[in-house]
Amino acid sequence: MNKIAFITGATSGIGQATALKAAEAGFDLIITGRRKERLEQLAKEIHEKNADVLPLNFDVRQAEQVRQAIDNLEGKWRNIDVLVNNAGLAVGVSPIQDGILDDWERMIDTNIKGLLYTTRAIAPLMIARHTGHIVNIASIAGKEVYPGGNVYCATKHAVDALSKAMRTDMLKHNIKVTNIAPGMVETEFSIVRYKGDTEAAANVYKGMTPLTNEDIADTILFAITRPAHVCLNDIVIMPTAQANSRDVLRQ
Ligand code: NDP
Ligand code: 8X3
Repeated sequence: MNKIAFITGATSGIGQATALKAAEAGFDLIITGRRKERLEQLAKEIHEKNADVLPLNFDVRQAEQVRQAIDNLEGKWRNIDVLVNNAGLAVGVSPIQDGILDDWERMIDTNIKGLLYTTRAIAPLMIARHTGHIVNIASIAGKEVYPGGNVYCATKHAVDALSKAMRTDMLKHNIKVTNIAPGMVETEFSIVRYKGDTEAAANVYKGMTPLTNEDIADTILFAITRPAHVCLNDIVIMPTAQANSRDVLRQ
């Protein structure tokens, strides 16, 4: 029987690449996101890789939608082996004194509360089976801060703290928790951050080679395929051209 991985934010970027690589590695997939057509297209691609797939269309910010989607899982789909808490976003780059409240709410509600709602619904299913692995996609922004990063950095620092908290709370239930903290990855992330300004988004990666969604997917796949007694607790993965949040070599 294939293991089952549940991936939030599978309609784009890191989540999408992880779903495809996990299907190739023999996982069955529960894929989630708000954009239904993209979910359906990805489900088709996963089927073509001979993996079983269940698309679930919900917004991680809506606690009731998350709870219902997971409570309504039937049969084998309740046996989730791996949860990848990946759905997330940055919105805006304003300094704190000019911050836009709606941007702040979107980041806090998605990156912290959405991750909590999903984990709250799935962890009991893992505990009942005394096995499981939760992978939280944090960020270098969860280790450092940078100008204009303020609330996004705060949400990712929260993810970093929650990874440690989950690891200690679920120790006795044999559940692994892996925190993954990438630097710059070229996905739709910067387009979302700059609210559709594709030129501003492209400038983020100008003159340097960023990571790709596949680089992060490879890292996630490595983490979730270790032997039962091995847990990678915390992985920082950066482009070679990025030393930290502020120092980027552009040529
Ligand atoms: P993308 O914008 O390409 O993907 C983000 C995914 O999150 C999409 O599938 C989107 O799906 C989903 N998502 C966003 N909001 C919601 C919501 N309210 N409900 C459900 N799903 C949602 O960006 P990335 O792949 O780069 O981002 C994935 C994760 O990686 C994020 O947590 C991000 O913070 C983190 N990260 C990204 C880095 C980067 O440089 N790109 C670096 C470090 C960490 P949909 O819109 O269909 O709902
Ligand atoms: C995304 C990486 O450096 O834009 O989490 O914060 S960064």
